[in-house]
Amino acid sequence: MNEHTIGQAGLLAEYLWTPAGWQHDVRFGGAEVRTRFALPGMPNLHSHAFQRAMAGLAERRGPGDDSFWTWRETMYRFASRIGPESLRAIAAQLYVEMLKAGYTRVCEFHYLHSAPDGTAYADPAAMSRAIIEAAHEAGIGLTLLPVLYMTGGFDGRPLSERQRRFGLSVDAYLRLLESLTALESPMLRVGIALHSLRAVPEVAMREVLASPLANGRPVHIHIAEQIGEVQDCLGVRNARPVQWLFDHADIDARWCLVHATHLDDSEMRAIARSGAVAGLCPSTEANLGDGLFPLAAYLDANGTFGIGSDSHISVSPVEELRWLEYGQRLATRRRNIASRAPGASVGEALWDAALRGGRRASGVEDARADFIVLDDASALLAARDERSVLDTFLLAGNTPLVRDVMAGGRWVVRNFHHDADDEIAARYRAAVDTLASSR
Ligand code: NGQ
Ligand code: ZN
Repeated sequence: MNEHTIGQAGLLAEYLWTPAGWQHDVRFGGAEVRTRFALPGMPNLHSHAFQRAMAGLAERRGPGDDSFWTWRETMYRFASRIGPESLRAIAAQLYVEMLKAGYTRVCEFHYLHSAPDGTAYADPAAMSRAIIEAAHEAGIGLTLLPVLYMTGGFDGRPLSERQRRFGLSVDAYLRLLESLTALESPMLRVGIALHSLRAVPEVAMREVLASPLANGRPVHIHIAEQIGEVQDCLGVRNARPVQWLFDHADIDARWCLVHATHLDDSEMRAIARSGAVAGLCPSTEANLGDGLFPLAAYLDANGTFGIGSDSHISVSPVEELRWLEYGQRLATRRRNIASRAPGASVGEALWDAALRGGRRASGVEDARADFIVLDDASALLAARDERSVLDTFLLAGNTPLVRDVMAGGRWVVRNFHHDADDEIAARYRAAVDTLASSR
């Protein structure tokens, strides 16, 4: 029997999957939870929590051709109604949903900093605190990424009226960052985010990256999600976005390039070589019509990726990884893409890769107190052994198999339930009712 001491929570697992392979008869603490199959919890490397409350509300055809850009207008209108209290209620509900789906940490890419008219709240960190409180209440690990958002396009145009609340000067940004780093704990890590090349001028990017406050922290940026963005970047900066970024910043394993959908071969190789994480959000990328990431070539180049639920049109690592694999199968008319070696399991390859990338992007590489336990009683797992359980978990059926979840050494989901389920759901309903009536 392998003995581990992790927090105070207990687990007795016949099989624990780890990136190094299966361990047998593993026991932590007092064996409060017993199971056949357990695996490490998944980090969710990209989230805009407030968008959870508009999932399903942007699926009706508009007057012209709908696109990412028309969705964005709907999203901005929605964002303009969110305040600290509604943000906290929405994020708490979302984070409980994440835990139940198997995510044990979330990277929150947070840019709703100020009041809707752009003036700072009395406490400039009021919205950040709402997120921190929600994560604490849910019991999920949080990597908070305050976002720098300064311009409305590559040409440096000012923020539109609806974007005003996202905007901060570099000084105000660094002050916010400093105030948040003072709150760090094992459950709260703080990183840096540049919204996108279109929202951050080159000088501002340099100033933030050069600040001692940025030292050793993860750096996230949205990049090359849409063809229009690639074209604007070529037009104004005479380079493709990923190319431009590599030419103007030292991209290394601290970086998470969110989406990185539209890459030429040399950009794809540059990301793979750098150790940066490609932050893939397959369900959102499908929902927004972004495009498909070149997964097979990237894995063959030894690239690192993780997964995020981004707009939260869906909140499940199973669905993200399934879409990731199936998008590739549909586009290439081949099977078993994510596992690159003969005999290797697709499910294990996907979980392993997304776990390593997710940990790197969240700045928490050692997450030995984050586990999920699969439901032994599910018919889906009948006659499954350790050779087939991850493939079954990720690719078969449509019934959630995550029964218990340990985050930060605490059982936060037991038998599909969270202690604060009812209270958090009631506050969420009240918040979205208010938002709907204030339209
Ligand atoms: C976001 N979403 O930050 O939520 C963006 C849209 C923007 C995606 N890129 C906002 N999927 O581009 O300003
Ligand atoms: Zn995003």
